[in-house]
Amino acid sequence: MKTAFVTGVTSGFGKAFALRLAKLGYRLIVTGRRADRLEALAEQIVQTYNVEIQTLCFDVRNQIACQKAIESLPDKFKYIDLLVNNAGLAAGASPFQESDMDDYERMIDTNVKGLLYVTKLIVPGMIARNKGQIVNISSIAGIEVYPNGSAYCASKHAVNAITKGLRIDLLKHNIRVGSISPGMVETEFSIVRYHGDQDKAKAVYAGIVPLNAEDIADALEFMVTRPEHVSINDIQINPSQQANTYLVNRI
Ligand code: NDP
Ligand code: 8X3
Repeated sequence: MKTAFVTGVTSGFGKAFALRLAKLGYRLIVTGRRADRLEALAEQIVQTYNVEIQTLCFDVRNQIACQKAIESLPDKFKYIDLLVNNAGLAAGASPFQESDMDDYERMIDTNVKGLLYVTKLIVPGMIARNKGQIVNISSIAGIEVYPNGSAYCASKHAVNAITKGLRIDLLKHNIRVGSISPGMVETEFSIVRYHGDQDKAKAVYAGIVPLNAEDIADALEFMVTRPEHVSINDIQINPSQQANTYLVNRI
């Protein structure tokens, strides 16, 4: 049985990833900051799929908390075959000159530094076993830069650089490294981005059929079910009504 470690499962893609990987038979380690949601998801997964699951409640921005959480894993959860770095967010959407530095710090600390902290702790075990797979959740924002998105786009460009760097450095250790780069997906993402403003969040998806978390779980399933000799480097996936980060056909 393979073991997967998925960050940010209390909502959105992460929750869909955890459910999908459980369906595929993975033993799971699932993380997030909202303990009540973590425990509810773990219970749902055990009841539905009868796989072993371990919850870890911590903030990926806190390096010591990452270390303590991962070191606390019971032995049978220590051999991680698949790491999905999903926890992340956008905070704010305004021109650089009007943006809030706290928002910038939240995005860089979560999307970039948090991903580095978690990966740094899990990669040594993969190297020791000479096998593993890492999937980083990037974004179309890692490929294009759009108005009012400089720091979020920077954070996802950084995720892409880290993904490529890991692929190079871990090549000789038989570890596959790839990413998923979605466009617009309706989750709690825009509610978080607009600091809880539901109307602004809804307006993001007005007149389009956005992707949903299941669509992104389909992409993850494709990546993790390829044979060992196949490495999917990136899947870029958009709603049919989205051409790029700023051209959307709203009907
Ligand atoms: P959600 O807001 O629905 O989920 C985000 C998840 O990340 C939550 O489980 C949250 O858990 C977790 N998280 C956020 N900050 C932290 C933190 N500091 N420590 C630990 N966990 C954290 O958004 P999505 O599912 O849409 O986003 C998932 C990933 O997908 C992100 O990296 C995002 O940038 C990316 N993405 C999203 C797109 C979209 O349009 N929705 C498109 C492209 C990429 P908790 O709050 O409990 O800690
Ligand atoms: C989230 C999607 O379009 O805001 O990464 O970059 S977008």
